[in-house]
Amino acid sequence: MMTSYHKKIVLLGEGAVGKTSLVRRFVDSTFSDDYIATIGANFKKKIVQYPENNLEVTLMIADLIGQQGYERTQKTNMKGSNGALMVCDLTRLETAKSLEDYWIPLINEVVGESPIIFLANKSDLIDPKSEEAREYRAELLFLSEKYNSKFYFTSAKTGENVETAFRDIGLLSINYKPKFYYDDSLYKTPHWEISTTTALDLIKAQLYHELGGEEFVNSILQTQLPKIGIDITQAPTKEQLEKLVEVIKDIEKSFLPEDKIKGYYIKRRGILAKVA
Ligand code: G3D
Ligand code: MG
Repeated sequence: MMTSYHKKIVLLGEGAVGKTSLVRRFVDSTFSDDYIATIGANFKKKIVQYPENNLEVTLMIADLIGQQGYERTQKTNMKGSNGALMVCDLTRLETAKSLEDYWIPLINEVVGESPIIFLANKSDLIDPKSEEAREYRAELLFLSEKYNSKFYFTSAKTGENVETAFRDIGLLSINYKPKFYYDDSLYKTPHWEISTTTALDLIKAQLYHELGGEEFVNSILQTQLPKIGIDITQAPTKEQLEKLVEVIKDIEKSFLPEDKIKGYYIKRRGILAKVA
């Protein structure tokens, strides 16, 4: 009999490097050019078998938002992760640098030094013998040595190395136990004025916390945010956030007691009151 594991892995990296496309390619094995802005995180599952090791891993794959300003949502979504794919875009070297400057410190803070693999994506768009490719390879060699990991050139379009990368991180994830992370400031409304982006970030982090299920909260947001016209790649307006708070209250009526709904509503109005 095969030994079974359940492990969570996250895809991290700047916006538009190809995270969602890589997950789609791995899970559905198709490449779609219609691009849906990720609203926070997408969760997909896939069972991966390793007959040579006599084991199988159910991978829970979390595809996180890459936009700046959503650190609370990002940290909440990273919790409990057993491994990470760090994605950068071969046509933009700066996306590799941001892995080291932003994403690695963030994941280390939340789960500790989990296994990571670097993916330089969109390999179909560059000539592997070009000067750019050489420079990129040098950067990734440096990063992977520094973090005791490895890297692949991938393409969500052709499928190059996609399966291999997910299988590798799946196997590495088996032995990693994430550290426990709880940070009050993820859920507390600051005393100072905040931007509409921070307000949305805070509302989302609180929702995950209060309703206890990223998948559930994301399914709500995925349908509601587009209706209100909120697109995570742009700062929401205060009016849109007000609408969101009303909508959430209505949705909560179907599964929460009245006192809870009221308490959460007051808290969310409090967040909006801090918006400049
Ligand atoms: P993200 O989830 O990291 O934000 P997406 O990135 O997966 O949404 O991809 C961003 C854009 O890059 C999309 O283009 C997508 O089609 C494209 N893309 C992703 N991976 C590859 C790849 O390997 N090769 C090529 N050629 N393109 C890729 P659009 O134009 O739809 O925004
Ligand atoms: Mg995405």
